[in-house]
Amino acid sequence: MSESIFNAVTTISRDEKVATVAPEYSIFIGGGGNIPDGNGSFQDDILVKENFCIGDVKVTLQNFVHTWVGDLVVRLRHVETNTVVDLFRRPGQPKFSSSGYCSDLKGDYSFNNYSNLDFEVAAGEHELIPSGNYASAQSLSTLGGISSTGTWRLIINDCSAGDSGSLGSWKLELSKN
Ligand SMILES: [Ca+2]
Repeated sequence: MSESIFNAVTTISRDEKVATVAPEYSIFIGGGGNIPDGNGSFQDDILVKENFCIGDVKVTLQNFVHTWVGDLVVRLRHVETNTVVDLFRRPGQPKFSSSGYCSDLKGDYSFNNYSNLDFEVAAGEHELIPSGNYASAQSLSTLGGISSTGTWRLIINDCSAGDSGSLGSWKLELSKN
């Protein structure tokens, strides 16, 4: 599996391949900021100029801090194709309560196609949700096969006033198909 991805990238640059730790992924870093509490949204764009057919997508929310995970909807959107994937959506709401789970976030949270760890379950089991790799609520494989070029937008909505938080930065990793 990893071998075929590795081979696919060799046409780009042999030197670059040798020098890079994880050559099968192109890595992009987006900005952070405060998440508006109860209305509006935090949005940040990464503009990708490279053009290749996407294989795999990983998103990491870095230094992500919040005191009520059930307030939050986090989505990744590829603007040009209007493809939207929910990373998570108000964990625990409405099944657990109308406010969702009150668990805190403090750390780095990665979402990808291959983790079996359900973020919603982790949010229900931990007062402080551990940093780590999680499955996204909607599959990131929806983005497979589209062109990498364009605007990648992270959208965070805080749907209930009272508890708030912030994002340090975010990382987008795209592999070539
Ligand atoms: Ca809030």
